[in-house]
Amino acid sequence: MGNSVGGFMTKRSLMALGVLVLVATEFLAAAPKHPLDHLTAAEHWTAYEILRDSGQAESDMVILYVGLHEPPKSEVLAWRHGEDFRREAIVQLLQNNQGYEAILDLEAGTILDWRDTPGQSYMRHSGDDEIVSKLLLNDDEMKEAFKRRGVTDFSHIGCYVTNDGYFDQPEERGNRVVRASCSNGHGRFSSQSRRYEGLVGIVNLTTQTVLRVLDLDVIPLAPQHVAFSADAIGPTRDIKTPISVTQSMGPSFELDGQSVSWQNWRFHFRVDPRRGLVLSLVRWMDDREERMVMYQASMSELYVPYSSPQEPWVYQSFFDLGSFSNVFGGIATPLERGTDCPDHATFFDAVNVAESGRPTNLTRAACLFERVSGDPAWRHMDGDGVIESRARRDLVLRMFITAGNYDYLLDYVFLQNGSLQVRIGASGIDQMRTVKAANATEARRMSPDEELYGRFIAPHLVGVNHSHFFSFRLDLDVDGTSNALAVDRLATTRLPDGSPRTSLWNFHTDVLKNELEAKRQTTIDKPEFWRIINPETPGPYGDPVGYQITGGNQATTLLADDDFVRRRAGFTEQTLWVTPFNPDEMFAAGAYPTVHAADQGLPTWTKKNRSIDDEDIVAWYTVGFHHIPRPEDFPVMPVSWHSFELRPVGFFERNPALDIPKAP
Ligand SMILES: [Cu+2]
Repeated sequence: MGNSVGGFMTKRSLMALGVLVLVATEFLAAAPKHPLDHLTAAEHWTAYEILRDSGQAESDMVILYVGLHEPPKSEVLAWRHGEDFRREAIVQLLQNNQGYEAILDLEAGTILDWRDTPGQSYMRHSGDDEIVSKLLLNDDEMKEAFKRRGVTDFSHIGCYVTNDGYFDQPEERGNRVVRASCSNGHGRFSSQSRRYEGLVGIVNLTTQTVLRVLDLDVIPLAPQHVAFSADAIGPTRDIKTPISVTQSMGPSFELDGQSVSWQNWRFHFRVDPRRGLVLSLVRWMDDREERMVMYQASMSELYVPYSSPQEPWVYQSFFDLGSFSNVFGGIATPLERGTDCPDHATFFDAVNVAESGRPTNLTRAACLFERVSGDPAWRHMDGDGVIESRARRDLVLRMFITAGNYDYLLDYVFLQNGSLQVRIGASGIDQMRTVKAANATEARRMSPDEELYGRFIAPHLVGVNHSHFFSFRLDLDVDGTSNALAVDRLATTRLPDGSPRTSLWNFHTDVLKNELEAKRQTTIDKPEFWRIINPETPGPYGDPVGYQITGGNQATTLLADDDFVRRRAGFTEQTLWVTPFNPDEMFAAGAYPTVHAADQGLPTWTKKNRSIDDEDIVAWYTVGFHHIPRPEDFPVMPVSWHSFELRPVGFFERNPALDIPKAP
């Protein structure tokens, strides 16, 4: 469906170039230094001018996303410091009630590609909630329903889309049909627990009409506040002595724009409004050479399906990156110095785009700091009582995602031993369903046969069951782009009669040939280890060099395979997928997960069953966890960590942290 309009752009692009020159001088200091640097504010303005002057833009254009359109991988790998590089932007926009995608050449001032394929599945935006509020608060049936709840003053009532689910109902086909709830924010900072349960508006955003109002039950608002400001909490506990960590001589890492050098590690990073922290060109430098470990890593989707049968909960499932990152104003939220990151951290701003196309500064979107955990990196006490041990120092690259009620820390932790940890810390507020019963005892008495699908976490508030799935796209390039997936299967072996043992365990390695074989899960009773290897590069002892993807939280979907909530995020069916590198395959649930039908992304791509043996391959790893809320989550959840690690296996000839000094 794509059609290039570059050909008839000549005159307009010249105008755009003029604007580029003017704006660029103003923002000269922020010129990109590396082909993977994020778009500067000047480049955002250039993107806007190209669109405005192209003849494609309508007066109602809403910009949903602007990010770097990365140069081809071969160009980035061949690029050397000081050389020129291309600058392109990828834009998602909405106009005439239709989503579009454009690729812009920021230097030529032209549109390279213009696609209308997103149709109605464009990313959500702030206008959705405005339309829903306006339609519902002016709807006679809704007004009647509010009257039954004693509400006549709508000043602090807001309605919002509670899902963008798609279940292939006739009314949903070709339309953007959403379920909406309303909350009362009067007297509170947070309206999280103030949803009017049992009252649902079903709205067609495409035609901007209320399809129907479901007034199922009048359930009073819960009395409990969701409040955890310093005022609300009151006096803090008394801690006798302070702790402080300082680096009086500054950090030991070196920065060159968005490129980082720390001990043996080299990498580049940027903050993308949708993908968050994008880590690129992760290399290990030893005294002889610089070795590539990973071309790129970033989160590709964050999916949170809820699990409760009532309206509108039964529809609730959120694609926080692909559907909501524009609503959140970009996926990164500002980091607080001293609490979100240590005082001594280095903070980085990023550039985002407002719906008007105007660039905005995202303050403290990422931080980088060295950490002393108090843990050793390695140790041993020999028989003679001599102890050798070394203290560990980590390098942490961090951002915070605030996805509506939830907050997620995302850490890339570089270890001195050649491992890279990817960690997600979940905090924020549980989604709560208000019920008539005050607690579980009362609920069992009032309706003995009714399942709660959650747990009481405060009076009249049931924290609703749900799962979290984080898909990471890991373009590992272990000592080069040609890699393969080796699966080490652990299994029992029987020993012949006469052996003192009847059994042992061993591992058997298969190098997998294609995408279907590479859909993997590991279980406690059938454990397997996954290594991305370079089949052409022997390690120190004959086995190919490799990095293992290990130690993760590996929940997969618990839903039936004909459930749309599962099918719309098919990546949640497996822990690991491996695909050949394709720059058009960036998002595990597809580029446009909002109200899309089903089966997009990994399940569809891998049906082609392409070769992954000795190819440039991408590993997709899903970190998952199922969450039954608990009272201790209220009113704000203690940070709960989930993670995985990329760990060298036969990449080095010995412990690569052997040479670290005693003091961290
Ligand atoms: Cu949760």
